[in-house]
Amino acid sequence: VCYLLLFAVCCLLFAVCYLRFATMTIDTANAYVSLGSNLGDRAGNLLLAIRGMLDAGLEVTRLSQVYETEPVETFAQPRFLNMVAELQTTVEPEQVMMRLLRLEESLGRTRDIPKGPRTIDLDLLLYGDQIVATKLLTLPHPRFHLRRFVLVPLAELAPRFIHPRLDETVRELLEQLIDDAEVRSWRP
Ligand code: PH2
Ligand code: MG
Ligand code: MG
Repeated sequence: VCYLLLFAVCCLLFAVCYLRFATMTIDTANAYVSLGSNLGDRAGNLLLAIRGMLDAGLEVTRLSQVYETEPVETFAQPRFLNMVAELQTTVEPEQVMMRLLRLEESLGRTRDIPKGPRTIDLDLLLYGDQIVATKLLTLPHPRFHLRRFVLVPLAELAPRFIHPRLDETVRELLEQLIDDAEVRSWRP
């Protein structure tokens, strides 16, 4: 009876540990993608990008409003529509990036003129608290904390999200922001 009890207790312990581990490994990360378009049917391009992310198996969970924004860090060109999408995904960051690049291409994105007008730009801003620096991907996105057109929509979805490198919340970054380029709510 004693051995049986001991065996049962061991089984129970094993089961508890296994379940903990299993749920840990299927844990999803919250990731944030910035969407931007200033060429062609801007709103249509945003919509196709959201559909495309879903079709590519990236689970879009929430969307910010759409904003019309003044171009920054580039030459004179048409105004952008910008927004941010939240993903809840188990897909690894580099794989997410690959799917976003493929999607940009399928929506007619070309890279002939650096920082030129584009049908769609999909930038992976954050992936949980991961810090990554590879040829393909830098996480967090190296300049998003300096851009009003990113921080305003991001703060709608995740004001308390902590920037893993700067150790400040999105709301704090927005409060300290120097960029005063125009970002205003857009309606169709
Ligand atoms: N993207 C850039 C450079 N400048 N300005 C605005 N307003 N919106 C953008 O999406 C944007 C930009 C490079 O990707
Ligand atoms: Mg960009
Ligand atoms: Mg880009």
